[in-house]
Amino acid sequence: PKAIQLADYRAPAYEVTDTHLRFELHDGYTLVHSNLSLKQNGDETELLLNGQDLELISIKLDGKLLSEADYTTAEEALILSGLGASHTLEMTTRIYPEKNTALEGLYRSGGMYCTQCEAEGFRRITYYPDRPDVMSVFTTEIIADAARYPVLLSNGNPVSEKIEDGKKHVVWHDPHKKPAYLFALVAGDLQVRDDHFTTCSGREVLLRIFVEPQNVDKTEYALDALKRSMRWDEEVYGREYDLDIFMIVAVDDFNMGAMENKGLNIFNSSCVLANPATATDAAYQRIEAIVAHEYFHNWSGNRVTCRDWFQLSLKEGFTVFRDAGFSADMNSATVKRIEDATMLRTVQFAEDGGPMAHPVQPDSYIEISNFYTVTIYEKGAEVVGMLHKILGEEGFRKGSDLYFERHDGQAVTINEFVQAMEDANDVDLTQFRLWYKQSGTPVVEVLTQYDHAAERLTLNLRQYTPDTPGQTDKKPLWIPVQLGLIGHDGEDMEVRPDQPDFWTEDSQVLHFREAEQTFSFGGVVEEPVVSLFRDFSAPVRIHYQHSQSALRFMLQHDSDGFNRWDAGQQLMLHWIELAEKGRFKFTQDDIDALHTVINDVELDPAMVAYLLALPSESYIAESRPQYDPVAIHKAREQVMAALADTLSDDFKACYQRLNVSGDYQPVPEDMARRSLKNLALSYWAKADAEGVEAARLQFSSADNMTDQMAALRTLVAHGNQAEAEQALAEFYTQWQQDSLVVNQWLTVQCGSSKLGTPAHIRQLLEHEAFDWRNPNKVRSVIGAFANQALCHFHGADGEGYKLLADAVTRLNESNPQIASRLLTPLTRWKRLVPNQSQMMKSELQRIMDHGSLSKDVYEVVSKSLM
Ligand code: B3K
Ligand code: ZN
Repeated sequence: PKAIQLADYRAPAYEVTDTHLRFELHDGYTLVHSNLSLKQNGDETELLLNGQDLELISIKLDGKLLSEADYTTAEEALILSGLGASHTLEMTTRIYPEKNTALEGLYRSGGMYCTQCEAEGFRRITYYPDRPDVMSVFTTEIIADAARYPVLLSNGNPVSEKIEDGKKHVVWHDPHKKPAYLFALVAGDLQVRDDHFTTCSGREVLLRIFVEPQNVDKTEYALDALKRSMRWDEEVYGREYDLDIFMIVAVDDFNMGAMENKGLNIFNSSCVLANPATATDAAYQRIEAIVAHEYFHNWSGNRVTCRDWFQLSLKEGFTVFRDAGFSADMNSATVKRIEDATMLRTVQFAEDGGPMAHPVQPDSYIEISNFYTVTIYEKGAEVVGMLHKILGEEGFRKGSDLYFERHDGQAVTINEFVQAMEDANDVDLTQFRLWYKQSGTPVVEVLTQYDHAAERLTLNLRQYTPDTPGQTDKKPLWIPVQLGLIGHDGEDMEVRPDQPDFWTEDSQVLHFREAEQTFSFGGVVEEPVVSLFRDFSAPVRIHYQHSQSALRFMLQHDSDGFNRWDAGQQLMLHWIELAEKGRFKFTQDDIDALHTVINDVELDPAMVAYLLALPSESYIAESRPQYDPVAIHKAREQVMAALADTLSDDFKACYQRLNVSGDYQPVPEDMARRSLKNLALSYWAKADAEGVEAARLQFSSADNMTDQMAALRTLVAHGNQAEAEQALAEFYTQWQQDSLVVNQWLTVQCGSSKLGTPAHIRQLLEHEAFDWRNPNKVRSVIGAFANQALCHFHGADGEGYKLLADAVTRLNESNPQIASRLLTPLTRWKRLVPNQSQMMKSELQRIMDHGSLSKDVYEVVSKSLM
């Protein structure tokens, strides 16, 4: 397979002004008729149509039937040459949705038809210039058996509907021109739940969620989240919705979370369906975030789209930034920041340190599906967030207004986004653009010096970005350092650098722009505790050695919630390191600090829960150049046991105080209470059989999934084997009819350091609840195992690696996207201790030797072995 290069970009030779599609859905196959109005762009006369796994039945140019001599076929393409200024092209293709296991293009999920076209799925439906800079007005007719497919949907507005000879015919028209990747079609026997939204200009929008009949009672929350998103986008970004109808469809077989097709979002059912009995608080929050994310794409993605796929972060980074702002406003902003930073440091930093490291704007790829990554999404969002820090709330809004106004209806580049920010604020962002071009995680080394006599603090900052595949000698970046100086009373002191040009007072941001820079601060009357990168103001690794006492002090006093939490994490990382060396013991000061936290009833309970939670094993691993997962697991367990024992009375009291009855509500205050309550339960059960008994009681009496699942998790982690097995069996009996709940049941076991052994995973792969065709099942079993049950995945005998490689090889045939995504843990082999490392590498080699690899898997494996 050949790599595609950003440098090779050329504008399309032809526009498609209008696209008419007619789908005839038959049992076993589907016929797709297309009618394209072509208009030449420049003087190029050759038109390339992409097509994959299509049977071409007929092709007509300006009404004249073409024969094979009239066009050339290349790999996955059909080329017409010698064309003129404008043409009409008509084609008929036959496709087989029933056989489509890749879940790209038109496929079947359960009893329904649905589509997934981003990035390059439309070419599996018909021949088309399948690239995002070709934007067209779509009209879509769907014809299907009226009894079995009463609901026929596509983008835009419904135009007409009739039934003839038992067949239903429906026509949809989307007045907004769009690239083919935003096309969608759904056919099925679905139930709908309706609602309404009145936009800021007073237009009525019909909101509809389509689901399989058994799920109608799980749609309320998504609708609520949708209405809140619509309002928020009007208020915070001035963006109004632009059609009279907005639809969401839930499907069970879906490669990722959801898809923002114009006016017809298609969702993985796990990211949209919820009721209190079956969905956890975490699921509610994910639904809120994803509904918002897809909705926000209507402007950042659909109205203004990407010129090519190298610009993917233009829509994804920006939209993640937007949905994070929404979630922060709906819930606790600090907690949201902690979650996002944790994700970035755990997963994105690992990607940056591995063979697939790439910039937010990559310059080459083999398979674009491999680039829907945490770097494009989450680091991309951080880069937008830094622009926000640098320009301030108002300046950022001016920039986004200009961006939307200037580029509405266009397919543009990341550079044009930055340009709008620049023009609206009259600032030069040349250096800032490097964030999009340079891969790798920058390291910032910090030295501080305090001169008591002169009342002066000096801050010396050095930055460098390590080499990554294909990139060396990186330049210094523009790094916003949000800074606080904390006095001994715990209050923030005034920060006044002697270099005012590098300081933004409003946001308390220091602009660090050289390889090395020294800042000084006068009038600092006592030696402060320096609180750096507050609010995680830049996605960098910080090398700064706070003393243990400074960390304890920050844990109790930092006015910045993020750094307060981070100080606690650093303390815990230190304890875990000591435990590994056999030298861990709590000091009285540690215990006092923890006491203050757990007994702080003023603080948001969700925040207390985060302050008391140990860093995950993968987070710990990521903080080291090389790691031994089994040693990490043991050390972490030891610290957890010590923490649980030391505070067991507090955890018990905390649990009892928060374990109040009352109707379940998916609202922030209640979720916060439940998160601390369930954390306390888990520590209590770790320390004490009485806690396990409380978990047992909560498990059987819970009236909501958050509490039931937390209790199950605790029984699995801290109960004895019989208790764990009994609870799991009861749970399965209770929920076996609900596939989404069964997925949670699978995850609890497969991700568990107690139960998630390769032997147990292999058993579950044979279980009636498992299905290789369903990506959610695959993620719940194999994904949970390889990403969470680290001590078993990295077990000494290499069985875990073998299991993963077997799964990848199997899925390579049926669903390359899922196969390639599943591979990620193996790509980290260079970071593991030698024994593990070698075994991982040989499994990668075994996949490679298997031959006939999809582009997806080939790209990841070959880059990993380089
Ligand atoms: N844009 C889609 C992702 C499509 C992934 C294709 N492999 C979902 C989202 O980011 O909103
Ligand atoms: Zn997105």
